[in-house]
Amino acid sequence: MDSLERALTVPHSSEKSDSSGATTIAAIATPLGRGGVGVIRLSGVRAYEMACTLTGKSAFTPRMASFCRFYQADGTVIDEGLVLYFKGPHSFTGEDVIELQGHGGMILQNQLLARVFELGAKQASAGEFSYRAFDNDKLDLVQAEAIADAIDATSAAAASSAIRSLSGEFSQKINQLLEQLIHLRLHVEAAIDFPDEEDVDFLSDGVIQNNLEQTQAKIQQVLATAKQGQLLRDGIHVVLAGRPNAGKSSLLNRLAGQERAIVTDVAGTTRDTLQETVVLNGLTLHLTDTAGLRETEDTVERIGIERARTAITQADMLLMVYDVTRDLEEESTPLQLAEQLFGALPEAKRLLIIANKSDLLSDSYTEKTAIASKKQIESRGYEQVNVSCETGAGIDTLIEALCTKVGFHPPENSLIARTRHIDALRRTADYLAEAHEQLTVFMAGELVAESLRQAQQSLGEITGEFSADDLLGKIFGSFCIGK
Ligand SMILES: Nc1nc2c(ncn2[C@@H]2O[C@H](COP(=O)(O)OP(=O)(O)OP(=O)(O)O)[C@@H](O)[C@H]2O)c(=O)[nH]1
Ligand SMILES: [Mg+2]
Repeated sequence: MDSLERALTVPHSSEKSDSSGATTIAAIATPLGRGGVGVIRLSGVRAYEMACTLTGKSAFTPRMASFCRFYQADGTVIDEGLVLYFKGPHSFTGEDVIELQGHGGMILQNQLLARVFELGAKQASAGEFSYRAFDNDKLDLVQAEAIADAIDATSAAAASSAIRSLSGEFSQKINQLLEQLIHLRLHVEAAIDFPDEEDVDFLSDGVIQNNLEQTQAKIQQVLATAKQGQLLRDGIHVVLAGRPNAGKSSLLNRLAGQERAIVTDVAGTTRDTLQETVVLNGLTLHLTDTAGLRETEDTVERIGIERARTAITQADMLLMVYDVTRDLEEESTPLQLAEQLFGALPEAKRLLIIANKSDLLSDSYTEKTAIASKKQIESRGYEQVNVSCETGAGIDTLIEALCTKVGFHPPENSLIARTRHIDALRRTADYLAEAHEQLTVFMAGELVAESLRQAQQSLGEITGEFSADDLLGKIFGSFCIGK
């Protein structure tokens, strides 16, 4: 990096604090409960010394397992097991790390942890090990988040893309873009500093514009990957809504593959909202079954309907379920029904219409109504799927339609991403668009430079190159203890 390049690198918001052992932290890293093995992890300058005192040994070899007894201060044995020593900086946190592998019972683990505290270790807070790793440049922010995402993954695809992000694939894409941006800024700064050198106007010779457009295209590519990654990580909130008896609870049970909700032929069976998370075609769906929408004097049902309305406003996707044999008597088309039920017609990208109980119609009738209402719906950009929750017909088509509607492709080589990343990428894209306008319309070099600087800053937030401390607190605070 030459000096100009260095000068163009966005500075850190604050100098990273020195975590090199002011405190030695400890936590139980395995889930509490009965288990063959339970692991307590220590990190910090005193971790090694504590392990020596705890076991009565005078030395440990890095990366070698040593069988030991763990002793109380009075010499009684708490447990026996393995000690693993990772000498800093060649450890997860970059500090000296000790892992105590004892037996996995609650009492034993808590006794061992209490003994480690007695020796001077402090309880690690949520995410503190990962924070220290980040602070010591062992991980960037995307990788640290990927650890939490891998642990919390609700599908195999989400877990494997989190592991890919952890290995640095996503960070690499961001870093390549950052490098491209720095080069672009170099060109622009040079064009401002040396205008009309040898009668060449750098700003208008097309090179900068070309590079800028290439960077913009790359950002769009990364944004598309990140959107898939975010869908993988977070899934979508799907609300099943409609008139009583339409088959909403039956549909929830079909999608969940089990009798989760009560189904009866009594209209108004579902009172409270009911949630169930399922993974279908790799996409995590957080399903909410709701009370059928109707006017009612029943107090309990009315509260249920209010809850249904709240869920409806919060849904990423609404599945309006209607009974093809009955629900189009008052309102003649599904879209009119939707308008009636929801007060206004939801946007097409948020609504999928489910025509249920198709098994009750004769074939010719089903075909006729299906074709007629499908045409009418599609002409307005909406979509209807015909299903039977009774027989399971059309359910696969419904799942495919849902995935298509939210733009989810069955994942291949996808990388996990968060809303935070998408937000930063979008802001970066906006600043680049501004830079493009300043360049091509106004030829305003200084303003191009400023927009590029802001673009770089937004992009740098993703890997933590530039992040406010409160953001870091939020990210690491959501981790589990011991990570
Ligand atoms: N023949 C047929 N019956 C169905 C189908 N889907 C649901 N039913 C029946 O319709 C009735 C109502 O189903 P539910 O799933 O309880 O309907 P709901 O929309 O949850 O009703 P509420 O909870 O009252 O709002 C039950 O008797 C179901 O067995 C279907 O595809 N075909
Ligand atoms: Mg129900």
